Amino acid sequence: MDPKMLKELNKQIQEETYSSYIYLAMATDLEATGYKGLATWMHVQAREEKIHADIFLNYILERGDRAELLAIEKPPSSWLSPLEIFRTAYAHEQHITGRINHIVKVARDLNDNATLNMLQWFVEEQVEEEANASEAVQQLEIVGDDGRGKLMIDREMGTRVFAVPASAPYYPKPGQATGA
Ligand code: OFO
Repeated sequence: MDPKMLKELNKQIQEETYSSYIYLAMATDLEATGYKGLATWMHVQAREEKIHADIFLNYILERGDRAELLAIEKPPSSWLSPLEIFRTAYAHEQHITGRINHIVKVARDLNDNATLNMLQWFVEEQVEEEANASEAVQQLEIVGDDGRGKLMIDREMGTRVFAVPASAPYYPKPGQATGA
């Protein structure tokens, strides 16, 4: 593929891996502060992000190109509150949406229809990703300092279970699909 496109896709592996890493850091902080349910939710999110990174990697390989893995930055290790965590997650998802839109533009400019096709899944996925994070922010804002409300949200969000996305493009390659 065009080197410009390859560079963007390599960068996206890094972005998605960082997403997985920062959500793992959030899960760790939530666990340490007693929010076991929210931690579970974040662990599931971190696993989904790893899949996003794998999709970009698999796609590069499928096109016969060589992927380059870039350095991953250290994420923060603690936040002020669960609300702060989910606000950060929401802002992060908005950033990722911007990245996807940018890659779509590059693919359009290069008339790279195969990449455009693959990116469509991410365009749709980002709508859901932003909605999930934004809903959590709203719920945490509503309960504010109410301990019981926070416990209820923690229990409810802790029911999230990991599932390999059924319709993900170029996924899985042998060794990548892992069950709940
Ligand atoms: Fe959260 O969607 Fe990928 O990064």
